[in-house]
Amino acid sequence: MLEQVHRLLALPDVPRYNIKAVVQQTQVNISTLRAWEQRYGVPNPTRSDHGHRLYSQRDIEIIKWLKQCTEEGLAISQAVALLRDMRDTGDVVARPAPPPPPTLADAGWPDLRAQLTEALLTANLRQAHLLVNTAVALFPVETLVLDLLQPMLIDIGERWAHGDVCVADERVVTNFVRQRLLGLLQIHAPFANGPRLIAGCAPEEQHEIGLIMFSLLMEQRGWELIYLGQTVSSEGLGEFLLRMAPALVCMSVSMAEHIPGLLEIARIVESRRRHRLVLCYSGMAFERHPELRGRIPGIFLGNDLRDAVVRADDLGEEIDPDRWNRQSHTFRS
Ligand code: B12
Repeated sequence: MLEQVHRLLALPDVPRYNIKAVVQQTQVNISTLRAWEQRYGVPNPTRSDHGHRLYSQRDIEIIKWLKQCTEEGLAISQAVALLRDMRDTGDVVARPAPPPPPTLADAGWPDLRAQLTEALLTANLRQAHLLVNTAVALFPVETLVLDLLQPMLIDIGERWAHGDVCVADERVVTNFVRQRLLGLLQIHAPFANGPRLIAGCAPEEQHEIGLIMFSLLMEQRGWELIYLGQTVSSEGLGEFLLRMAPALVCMSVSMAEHIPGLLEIARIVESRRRHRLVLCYSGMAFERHPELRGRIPGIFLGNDLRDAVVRADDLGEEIDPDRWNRQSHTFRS
């Protein structure tokens, strides 16, 4: 149990959710939430400009844990005391990565990836869509991306490189995944009211799937996404960035020969630095050529998507913490 409490206290503490969202996620009703807050000071939400309570992911997980404790017979006062003891020891990391999402194996569907690969390589798209539809309904987006689609694509890429699957097979799989990811971006877009993120590939760069995955995971965290896609030209980009006023520009480069194009974009972003604009980048080129990482004026997010998303999310908070609580983008620096 101590382990569990320690994990809870280490979750991100950024206020984002209103009380309605908390009730939905925790199944604890409003009067109980207020009673716990008044009597025990837990949870301890911050207030929006309009005085409404705003809860963090940590608050939500703490509420779920308190509910579980009371259901298992522990007095609420004891559960709160345990929480306080752990907090007071100070033995808590400030902002570590959130706990990993469940894997397909954890969730009782270990062979889903093999089934989806089989469906796609036999061009049974009907079956492939059914499998993904079911996965979308059952799993968080992170599991879908990080445990189903990403490893499947990497596997197909390797099989193609070894000549085990042909180019057409690889295209069926890549296009299917691309379309499904873009569809998910559209579904989640209306719920994103955080800072703006512009995502694109360096000039001439066509490999975009890693970037779409990253974009989707950022959108999940509330970022408002403007997706520019493959081979973004630097022409007119400076003016576009001023108009859009994003917090981050995230670029992807898979092939080392496209690095000069990224440098061109980096220079444009640099010239807008007083607008608190930050360039982030990643992609296979930096995995294959680690020496290139420090050469771009910007922040290398790493090639691990899960870590990259946590890092980028933190950057947004550093740039302008208030933006998380704004409903519209009136921000212009
Ligand atoms: C699909 C694919 C294509 C598709 C891309 C379709 C699309 N809409 O994206 C198409 C057909 C267009 C294509 C074209 C080409 N391709 Co190609 N392609 C691939 C393939 C099979 C899969 C790439 C992929 O999507 N992987 C899945 C994603 C999830 O992984 P990822 O790209 O590595 O990204 C990861 C991280 O880098 C990170 N990431 C990526 N971007 C970003 C951005 C941010 C901000 C963050 C945080 C993270 C992040 O996220 C991912 C996590 O694992 C790979 C094979 C392979 N082994 O990867 C070859 C591969 C990348 N292609 C290659 C080549 C050579 C080409 C072509 C030159 C082929 C040709 N002769 O025409 C052209 C070049 C096109 C161009 N100008 O860019 C080579 C590249 C070699 C190199 N590094 O120099 C590879 C490695 C194949 C090989 N073994 O030779 N390709």
